Amino acid sequence: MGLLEGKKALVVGIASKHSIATGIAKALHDQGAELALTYQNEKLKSRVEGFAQEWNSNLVLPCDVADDEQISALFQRLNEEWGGLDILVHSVGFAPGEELDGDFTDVTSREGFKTAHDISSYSLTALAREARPLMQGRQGSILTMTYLGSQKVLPNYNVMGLAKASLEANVRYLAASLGAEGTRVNAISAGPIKTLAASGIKSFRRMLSENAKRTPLQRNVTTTEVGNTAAFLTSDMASGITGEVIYVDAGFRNMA
Ligand code: 0WD
Repeated sequence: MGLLEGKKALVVGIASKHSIATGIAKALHDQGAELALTYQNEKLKSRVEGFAQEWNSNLVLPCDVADDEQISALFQRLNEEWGGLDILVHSVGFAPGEELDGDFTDVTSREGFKTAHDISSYSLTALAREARPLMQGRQGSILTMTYLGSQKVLPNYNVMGLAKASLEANVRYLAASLGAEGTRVNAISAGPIKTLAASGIKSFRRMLSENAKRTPLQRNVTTTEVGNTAAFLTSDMASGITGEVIYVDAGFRNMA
C-alpha cells in the first residue's frame, strides 16, 4: 500500500514534463494519492490535461496565483468535488527576466521586487488561506519549493533570493498559524534542476555542471528525488515535521 493512499492532493505549478511539480505529482500518484492539477494559462491547459489523464485525475482547473478570484474559485470547486483536501503542493516561482541578469544593486526594480515576492511568496499564503477550511481535522500538509539562494548569495539569482527568504519565513509563520488545526507546512530546498523557470537564470547551464562537481554525491538531483521526498513529507510518516526547510540537493549546502 502506498504512503498516500486515500489522500486528496492539489498540485500547483506544472508547466512542462521537466517541472519539479510534475516529478512531485507523479510521486504522489505512485504513492496512491488522488490528484487535482492546475494550469497557469490557456497555453498550458492541454499539456496539464495530458498529465492528468496519465495519473487518472479528472480535476484540471485554472489557477494564476496572482489572481485572488481564480484562487477562490479553485478551492470552491475542490470543496464541491472532494469536500476536503489533504495535501497542497505549491511549486511556483517567478521574477521578470531582467531582474535575473546582472549586478543586484543595479538591476533590482521596485516592480520586479513586487512581482517576485507576490508570485513566489505571497501566493503561498493566499493558497493556504483558502485551503485552511478544507484541511481542518485531516492532518493536512502544505509543501512549497525553495532554493539555497535564500540563504547564500548566488550569481544572478538576485531578487529571487529575497523572495525565497520571504517564502521560507512564510513557511514558519504558516506552520505556527495552522499547527493547532493539525496542518503541517514545509519546504523542500532543491538543488538546481533544468526546468523552464531555471532556463531564465543567466548562466544556469554552467552552474549545473559546476554544482554537480561540488556536491558530496558528485551529481545533480532529479525531479524524481524531489518528488519522493515530497511524498514522504506530505504523508503521515512525517507527522512530526512542520515549519522546516528540507534540503534535497545531493549535499551541496554543506560544502565550502
Ligand atoms: O533548479 C530549479 N529548477 C529549482 C527550482 C531549484 C530549487 C527550487 N526551485 C523552485 C522554483 O523557484 C519554483 O518555486 O521550484 C519551483 C518550481 O520551479 P521549476 O519546476 O523549476 O519551474 P517550471 O517548470 O518553470 O515551473 C514553474 C512554474 C511556471 O512556469 P513558467 O516557466 O511558465 O514560469 O510556475 C508557474 C508556471 O507554470 N507559475 C505560475 N503558476 C500560477 N500562477 C505563475 C502564476 N502567476 N507564475 C509562474
